[in-house]
Amino acid sequence: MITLHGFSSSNYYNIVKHVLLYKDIPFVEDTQYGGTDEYLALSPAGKIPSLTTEGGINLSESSVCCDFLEETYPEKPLYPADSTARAQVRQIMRISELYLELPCRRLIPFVFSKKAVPPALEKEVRSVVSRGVGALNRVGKFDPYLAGDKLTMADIYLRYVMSVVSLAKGCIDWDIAAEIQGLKEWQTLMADSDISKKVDADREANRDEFFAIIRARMGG
Ligand SMILES: N[C@@H](CCC(=O)N[C@@H](CS)C(=O)NCC(=O)O)C(=O)O
Repeated sequence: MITLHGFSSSNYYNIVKHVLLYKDIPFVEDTQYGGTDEYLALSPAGKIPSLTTEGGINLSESSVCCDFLEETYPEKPLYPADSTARAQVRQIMRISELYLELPCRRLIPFVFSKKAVPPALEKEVRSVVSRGVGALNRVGKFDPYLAGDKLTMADIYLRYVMSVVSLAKGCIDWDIAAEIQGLKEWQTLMADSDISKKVDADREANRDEFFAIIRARMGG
């Protein structure tokens, strides 16, 4: 059986978990917070999540894990059959990661430390995220899903990217979601599934343990 390594407060972990649940692939969860030499055997760059296949091979990088699951378990496809449409789905995923998730991730230390975000960093984050907002407004169909009338990998990807993007609201006073046309309605649609509810409940259940680990790593 597949093992998913990581923790339920991780947005990247939840992307892969959502895909496993959507495709009804049996899996077990192995709680790992990384930061140890042992974990590097599962994930060479030490990143969460990683996945051990039924054949015992360890894989990391969420989009790689998602593509592996799609190719190995093609039932309930999450990419369109047409290669151009498939590339468009991947384009949305890449835009979401590069121009929304990664810049907003830089705010996380300030969320935990409650320190003010340095103006130069805020400027940089705003500049990159503005690019992402513009891009999503151009390519996101929200009809009702991101790439049209079918749920795709891009929907699952962006749902959990937005959990990091939403940190900007409290941190640099910017409601990024409000600037993406149709996004809030889509978020409501995406939240209204048993899978999303399970992933969200597991994230809540992990919150205290995750915060305790972060506090310990930040030196109390
Ligand atoms: N590109 C990676 C990013 C994963 C990532 O940044 N995961 C975070 C947890 S949400 C992590 O491992 N942080 C610990 C670290 O960077 O050392 C992926 O897509 O899986």
